[in-house]
Amino acid sequence: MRKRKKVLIGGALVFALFAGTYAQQQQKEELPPPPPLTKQEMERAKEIYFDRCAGCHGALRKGATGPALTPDKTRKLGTETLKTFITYGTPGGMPDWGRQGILTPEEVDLMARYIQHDPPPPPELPLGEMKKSWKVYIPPEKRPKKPEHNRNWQNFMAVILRDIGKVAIIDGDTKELVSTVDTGYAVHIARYSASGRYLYTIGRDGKVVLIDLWMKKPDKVAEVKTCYDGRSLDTSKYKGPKGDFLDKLAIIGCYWPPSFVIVDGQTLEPLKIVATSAYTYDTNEFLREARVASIVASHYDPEWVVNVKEAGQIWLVDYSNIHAPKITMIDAERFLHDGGWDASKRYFLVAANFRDTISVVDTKEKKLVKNIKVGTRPHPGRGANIDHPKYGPLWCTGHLGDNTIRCIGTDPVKHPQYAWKVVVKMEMPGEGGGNLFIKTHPKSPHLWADRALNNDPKLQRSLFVFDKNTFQIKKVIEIPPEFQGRAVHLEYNKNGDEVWVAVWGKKNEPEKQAILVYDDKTLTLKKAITGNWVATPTGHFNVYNTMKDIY
Ligand code: DHE
Repeated sequence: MRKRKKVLIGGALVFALFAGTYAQQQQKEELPPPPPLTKQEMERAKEIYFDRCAGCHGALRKGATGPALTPDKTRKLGTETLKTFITYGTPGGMPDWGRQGILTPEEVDLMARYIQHDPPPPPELPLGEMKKSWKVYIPPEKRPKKPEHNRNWQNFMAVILRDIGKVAIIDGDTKELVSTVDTGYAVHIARYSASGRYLYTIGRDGKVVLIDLWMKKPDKVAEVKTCYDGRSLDTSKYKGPKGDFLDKLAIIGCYWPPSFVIVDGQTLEPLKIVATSAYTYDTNEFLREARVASIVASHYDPEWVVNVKEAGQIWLVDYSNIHAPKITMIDAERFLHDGGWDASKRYFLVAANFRDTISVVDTKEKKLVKNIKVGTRPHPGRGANIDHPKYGPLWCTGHLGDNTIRCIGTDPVKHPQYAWKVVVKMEMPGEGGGNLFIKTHPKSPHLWADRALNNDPKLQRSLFVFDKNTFQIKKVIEIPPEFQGRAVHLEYNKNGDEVWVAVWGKKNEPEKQAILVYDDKTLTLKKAITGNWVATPTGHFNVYNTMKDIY
């Protein structure tokens, strides 16, 4: 009897498996074949996909900030529907590549056909290969022992000139251009060493450049390519009983290959690669493409906070012995993206943007504090910290998918009733979201927000200034009409009395672009920094505020 049952169960299992495979087969067969692509078209489409699509949809197209684009989905939609998405975008935040003129109608058609094919497997990048790209232009011993200029370099501003592959260094006091440095393709972010002397940039193609701000004319002193696709980096900022790591190491977060890479902070020599392919925290599914999103450096421990996007895990990486790295893997929420410290710099708050959540991690106790539901697709940048008379310390985020800014209480000791809850919701006028960045400064009474990804051209060019005490809008500023482009990314100067904004326009129209400097007291334009070098400015990073994590 027993034996028979076993056989029956076994038979049922075989049948079920067979039926499952058969159903999958059937489904596969029901899908139309992918539209034809020539070899040349395939190569071109791969480039465009990497450039415009991989960041949100993933190299393997399994989705993250954007939905999955695997052939089982795309072939059902078909070329014409896909073309409409690529041309006009979606209210959920997909850019209107066709309408903006970034992709031509032929390229839109090409991409609609390409994404119906299986994604080609992207290559690996072992340490030996990485080292081939490693160059030290000026070794540490030949660099200046003290600044070779009399400028207030801690108030320099590094401005990314995205599509011309450069970073401009501007003197924040005089607003003069100090230097433009060839950093390579589409720099995404810039960060500084703990002393502020060294500026690091990471390009979308994973190239890292090290710039010495003490040189008479700041220039690159080393470079290396650690990924094919990357977005994040930070430096070692810990000095304390467990060692002195100031200016010693840097970490680079890669989208592809999914990994982080530890490099020497003075030369960029690649030292250690750690793969971040992982099991998702909730379903325990293996993901080859679990990518590194934001990274921050703790000031209190020799530790980096590394956000593994698709796995939904926050890794605390102890760098005191990089050849036996201790990693605390904290389950948080999926699709981690950008985030920043609370004012005490004990708690790190990061957006799990596709889950409408902010995950809070306690870097002292090394545990998740809470997953907090916020608005639709939070996008904090590094967020903005407010010290409010009633609520105490707050950390705020804007959203890609709605017009709100929401603030979370971050003081469980003196303000426990507000801690780890959304206690403030501010609203920006106008339909839709599209906020990319918000910013404030401890000395400022204001919080500023952009709306760079909104579909309305007027809102794309508007800045929203809130009173930090009343949470009411104080002023909506439209950027001057002579400048063409979106107003994107906000940064204070060292004193906290100026706000810098980029007008992000077209590569070939530098005369229509600028970096605008607003007076934070009068909320009026103080200076428009222009010149034939101002092409596609995006992020801009003040030395002092960035090295000290002031936002
Ligand atoms: Fe960013 C930060 C990823 C699109 C400008 N961007 C970040 C960070 C990540 C990220 C993970 C956090 C880095 C950190 O703190 O260590 N960005 C992505 C994407 O995956 C996405 C959605 C699509 C892509 O393909 O890149 C994307 N980002 C953009 C843009 O379109 C922007 C506006 C212009 C560009 O360069 O493409 C842009 N991202 C920025 C900037 C920051 C940033 C300026 C740094 C903000 C800060 O104040 O720290």
